[in-house]
Amino acid sequence: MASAADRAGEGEGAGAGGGRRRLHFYREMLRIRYFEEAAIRGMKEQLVLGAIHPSIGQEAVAVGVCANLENTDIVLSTHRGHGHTLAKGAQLQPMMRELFGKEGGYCRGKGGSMHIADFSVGMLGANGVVGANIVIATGAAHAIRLRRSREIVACFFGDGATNRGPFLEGLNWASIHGLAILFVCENNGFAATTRTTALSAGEGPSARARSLGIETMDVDGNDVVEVDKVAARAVAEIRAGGGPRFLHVRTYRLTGHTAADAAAYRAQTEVDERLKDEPIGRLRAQLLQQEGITEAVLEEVARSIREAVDAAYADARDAPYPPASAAFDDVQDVGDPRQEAY
Ligand SMILES: Cc1ncc(C[n+]2csc(CCOP(=O)(O)OP(=O)(O)O)c2C)c(N)n1
Ligand SMILES: [Mg+2]
Repeated sequence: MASAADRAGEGEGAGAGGGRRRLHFYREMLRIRYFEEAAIRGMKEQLVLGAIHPSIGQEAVAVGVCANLENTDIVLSTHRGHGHTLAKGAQLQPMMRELFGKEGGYCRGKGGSMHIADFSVGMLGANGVVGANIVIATGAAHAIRLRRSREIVACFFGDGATNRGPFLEGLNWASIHGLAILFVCENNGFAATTRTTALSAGEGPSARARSLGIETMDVDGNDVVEVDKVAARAVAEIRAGGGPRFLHVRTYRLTGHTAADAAAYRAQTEVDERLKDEPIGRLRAQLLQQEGITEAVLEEVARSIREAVDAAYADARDAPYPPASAAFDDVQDVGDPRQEAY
């Protein structure tokens, strides 16, 4: 299958922001936006029963980073993982079925939003345990080192996760061993319902990474072209054997923490202000003004993605639940765990 990098059009030059590459970014970000809007609709219609953490407003981070990854490169994600998973190349239909708890979902409908994985595109998993993916990603990068292969790992996590122990453990290990891993700290300003600045001592995520000997880069995460450019540089340095890099990406979560959170802890005026800066609108303006792409072309792109998402929604709604007899399949590895433990 074509990698995210191939689909982004390597001919344009990674990070170059050519017209074709920008149009691809537009398509990819809309695909994530419409998928998540559909997921929220599914929750309101009581078809999606688990928690949904939308990444609406943060799409440029997933798309700009994954555009620089090969299919065989590895991604580890968070509880807010739909965007990362789709940007790495996962398909709408099994994603939607998973959210609906249906047969044919990526985890046969048993995982839901926070446990989606698709090994065929290098997506090792979302993760509901904040920060836990950082040590798993570091382990994956160490495995790559031991196998002497060429893949790299990209690990997305939030600003809140930098206050957890696995952040220190993972970054320290990656730095000591010079592992091929891109840490992507997606700073949306909040950890659940609390402003992260109220929870975090010191000078922020990048200062912590630098204290562990890791080179950091800071980027406006609502500008997909900038994210692409900076990620391209970081990925090239990692592939050249430079060891881990740390991307600090500033963005904003436009929805509540979950789809059920009305976000009463912040003023609507703040959200309205940040809406002016949201990544899809920004790229749309660039495409119209700088690339000479017409409204009609953008409308057609939006229409076709909406159609694909609506089709995935209808498919998931109508698909069967897995049979009760499958309840214990895939829950635990085969064998006797007590025997294996001793
Ligand atoms: C170990 C652990 N502690 C607490 C929680 C509850 N929780 C879920 S998301 C979240 C906030 C995470 O903030 P951040 O890492 O910034 O990610 P964001 O939600 O902003 O994407 C918390 C505290 C959890 N899931 N896991
Ligand atoms: Mg956050």
